[in-house]
Amino acid sequence: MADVREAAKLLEKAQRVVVFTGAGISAESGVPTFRDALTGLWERFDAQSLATPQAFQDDPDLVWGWYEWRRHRVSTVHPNPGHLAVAAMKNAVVITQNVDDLHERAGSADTVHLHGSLFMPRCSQCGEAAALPSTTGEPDEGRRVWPPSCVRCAGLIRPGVVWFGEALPEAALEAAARAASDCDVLLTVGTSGMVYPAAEIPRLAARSGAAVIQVNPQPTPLDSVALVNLRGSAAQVLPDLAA
Ligand code: BV8
Ligand code: ZN
Repeated sequence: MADVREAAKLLEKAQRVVVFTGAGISAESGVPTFRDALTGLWERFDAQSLATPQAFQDDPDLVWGWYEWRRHRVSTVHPNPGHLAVAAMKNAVVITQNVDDLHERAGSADTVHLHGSLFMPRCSQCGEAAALPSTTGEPDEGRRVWPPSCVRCAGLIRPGVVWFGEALPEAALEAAARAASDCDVLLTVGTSGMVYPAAEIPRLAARSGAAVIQVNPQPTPLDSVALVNLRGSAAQVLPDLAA
């Protein structure tokens, strides 16, 4: 495929590479993308309404149960060839919107998490970091699980993710914006490019003169930003790019 060769050449020549990922890169590991993660009891919800501080306040056991189910699912799957190819890319900064730990488990130790992580719960009142509950088997899809209480203030423990309406961690956003403005190539993989301000990152790279390469089986609003659009899945396409 000429486009894959063109993309591989751009990556080969690049001094500074940013890899920007969304839920699609974890799909072939068996982690449902954000919208597909609403099955069972949560099926009747819209992700945008469940991943909010309001939903947690109104229904802590429904929301905590959803995140515990997702965290358990992530801990039972493995990084796929897409994650491994990203970890093998030299001079690459990995910036992800995902809350799973598959990039780290593939070898991308310094991954920047714009939307937090399933593995860093904290107190919803005093912010104190909390220990991960020991998973007692996969919570049934849709079981309500009451969140643990903070050892310090007895507040409810919440997932360490960024919900809709919440600010992204400043340090992560700054690091991402700096890397995007300085890079020669930004490779965007498996994101619909619709959630802001994260979706600004590939656009910032393009404005700063970087070549943007997109890997996604579907068209996305980033099609017009990308110099090269590779219509395929992460696990299929990425190993050819890193070769
Ligand atoms: C904020 C963590 C303000 C939780 C997530 C303009 C500017 C700023 C904000 C806004 C704005 N306009 C609107 C907003 C508000 C909102 C927003 O962007 N709304 C959207 C819906 C329009 N943004 C926010 O609320 C953000 N906060 O702005 O705060 C503020 C400022 C100061 C002080 C106070 C407040 C916070 C947004 C973060 C929300 N949290 N995740 C959790 O995971 O539970 S976002 C969540 O949804 C995911 O992280 C992901 O990034 C996003 C989308 O989910 P998916 O669609 O599943 O994933 P993705 O988009 O990556 O799509 C999957 C893609 O993969 C598809 O394209 C598919 O084709 C592809 N694919 C599938 N299989 C494969 C594949 N690709 C490759 N290979 C495959 N095999
Ligand atoms: Zn507390």
